[in-house]
Amino acid sequence: MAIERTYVMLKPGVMQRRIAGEILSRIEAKGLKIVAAKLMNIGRALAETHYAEHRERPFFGELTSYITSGPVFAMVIEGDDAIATVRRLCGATKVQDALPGTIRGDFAMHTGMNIIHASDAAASAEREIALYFKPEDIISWKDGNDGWI
Ligand code: IDP
Ligand code: MG
Repeated sequence: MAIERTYVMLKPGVMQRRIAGEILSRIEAKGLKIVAAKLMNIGRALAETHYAEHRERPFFGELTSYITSGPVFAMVIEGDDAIATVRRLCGATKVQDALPGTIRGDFAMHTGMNIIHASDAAASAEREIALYFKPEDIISWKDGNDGWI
């Protein structure tokens, strides 16, 4: 399996609910690697660019208003098959389909506020990582018996 990078973002409300650590723990416990992270506010232009594929959807206004409503925790996550692996940890987009044990299944009641974003394919991961991070902000740290653990 190939090492991949994916863009993952804890959506507004996660900081206010004090559950960022709990969600990061699931990503870490799985064995995925956080290689970039920052807390930030998203402006309207970035929100509309990020979600451009949904521009014609009826929920687009609601989505961009929500995503700009408070700080998000933006990350790049690396690991074997990371794109699909993180999507599985997140669970289904629609919260009524998100199974218990998944992040959305356990923490979200409304599809419009489904807690976490994760890239859905290699092309979107590359596009989204570049929207939020400069290449030098991504830290490719080593695992294993290299003196640290
Ligand atoms: P994803 O986040 O699982 O990739 P997308 O279909 O890309 O799901 O939709 C982007 C975001 O738009 C979702 O995470 C969700 O917050 C919101 N969204 C998707 N479908 C609906 C809907 O039917 N009603 C309200 N919000 C929705
Ligand atoms: Mg999506």
